[in-house]
Amino acid sequence: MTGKTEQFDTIVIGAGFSGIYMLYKLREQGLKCRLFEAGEGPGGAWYWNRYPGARCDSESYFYCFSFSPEVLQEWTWSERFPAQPEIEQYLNFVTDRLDLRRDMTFNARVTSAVYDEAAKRWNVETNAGDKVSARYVVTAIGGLTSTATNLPNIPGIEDFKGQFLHTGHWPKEGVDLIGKRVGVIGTGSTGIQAVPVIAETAGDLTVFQRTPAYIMPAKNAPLSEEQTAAYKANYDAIWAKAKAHRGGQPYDPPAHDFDETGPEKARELYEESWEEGGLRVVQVFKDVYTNRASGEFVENFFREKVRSIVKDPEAAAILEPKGYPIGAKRIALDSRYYETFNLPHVHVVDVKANPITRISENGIVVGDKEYPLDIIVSATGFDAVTGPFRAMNIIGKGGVSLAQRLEDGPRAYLGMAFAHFPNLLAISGPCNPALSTNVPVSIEHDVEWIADAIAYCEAEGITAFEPEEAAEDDWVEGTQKMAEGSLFDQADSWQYGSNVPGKPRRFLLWLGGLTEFRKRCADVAQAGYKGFSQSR
Ligand code: N01
Repeated sequence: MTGKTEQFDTIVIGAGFSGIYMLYKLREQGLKCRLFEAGEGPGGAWYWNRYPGARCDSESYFYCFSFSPEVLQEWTWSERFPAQPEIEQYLNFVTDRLDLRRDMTFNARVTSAVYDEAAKRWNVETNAGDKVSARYVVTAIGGLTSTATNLPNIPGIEDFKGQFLHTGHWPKEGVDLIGKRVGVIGTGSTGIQAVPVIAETAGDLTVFQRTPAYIMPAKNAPLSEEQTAAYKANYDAIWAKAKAHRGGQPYDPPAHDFDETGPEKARELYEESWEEGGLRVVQVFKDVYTNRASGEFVENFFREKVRSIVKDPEAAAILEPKGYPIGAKRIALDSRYYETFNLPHVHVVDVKANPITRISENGIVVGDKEYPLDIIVSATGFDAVTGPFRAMNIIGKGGVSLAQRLEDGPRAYLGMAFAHFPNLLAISGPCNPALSTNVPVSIEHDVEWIADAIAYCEAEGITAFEPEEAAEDDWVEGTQKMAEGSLFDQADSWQYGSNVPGKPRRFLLWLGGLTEFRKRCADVAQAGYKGFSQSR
């Protein structure tokens, strides 16, 4: 394509869950589309996050597309919580099953999208030399992406003579860890998944922990033929339930009230739920996040579990979750995380009590002690939600830069559209609930809403469709109001942008729940796309 400007109706950026479905929907609507993807194949976050132990925290039977009955019946998950290679295979399967590959360009990272006001078209360029033009651009770039990995601001990283890796950009050819002295910085969802698997081959493993997470056992297991058959037979009911749930999960709401239940029965219920595993462990009581007595009970239950698993009391004391209420940071799932610290070659260092001073040629220095290492794994997360947009040069009407608009915090109307950027739509953009939910269900909502909005513009002859500044302001203010006084307000987290030095403390996600979000987006559409300026 190099050298000439090919014309499209829509450019889709990214081939993860969102880009795959968006391309399918728009092509079904008869639009000429091209999708650009930086990776060598489909997968998105599941292409880049191929670190050891990468696995989904949602159960496979509902961490998938619901829109295609054929795909639901033809694809079979092997495990309760699918590992990265299987999710990548699934996304390749869907791509081929829907014959999408012919409209996808891989190894092409979009570097800029510039709006031509006179022509009412977007000019898009990639690092592979593509130059194309389209009437619409849809970003399907996710909020936790390879373009926005967050490196720790520790002096001396460039001095390290060994291998320095970020989990979100793990080499496709793999990394030889056998017998190596490995250091892992970061104990969020990613570090917790990586540590047990790295420990299987590393000669020595040191985990540098700043904040201990609340962690529940995944109790992952292969899915039996009977389980698979039951899911496949019940998908209509499963999706109806998931779509009616504020988190997009096909779960019943928690039934118990802590004060009415009492501590003895509460322990029994938590023990049962601990054995069952999965993210539901914490959802036994409906008031766990609102009644401090209920929250403290489960926090203590978790700490007891750590002490009962980790044999070294000093290590257990470091690993016990503390310092913030449960739910104020994302809860993680583990497979043998705590057990790993019983291995003689695995150690944990509390870098909250004694911060990392610097990285030296040979390893990590804490106070005046140097930990010699061959490999440092940075499991330090992402410049979430706004970072991926800021990494691209997106220029709207009047030369307005999206990166600059997002400098002071997240902005978008309905978490999907930006004032001053006509016909630019974002799946799971800033101020969107997706990353606080079961993501594929949120993504399907956004894709369908965007596809309908584009169909509306096409039918009505609308050539420039963008939010009014006031509508965007209201949405942004509403997003911040919901977070104020919420549990998230009581800790530092990526959701608040506080993991990235200098990033303003503004909440990045819309916390009103998926059901309410669906309703608000539907109301906007039904009112003739209220809050959008529409010119012909
Ligand atoms: O990143 P994080 P993540 N010195 O930001 C620590 C999704 N996900 O990649 O808490 C020392 O949560 C930091 O410490 P602290 C999921 O949405 C999904 O783990 O800031 N430590 C923290 O421990 C998740 O929430 C799945 O004190 C430093 C860690 O690094 C999101 O991705 C699987 C440091 C970063 O934790 C991000 O998770 C995995 C420093 N200078 C991830 N800087 C699924 O199941 C940072 N840290 C789908």
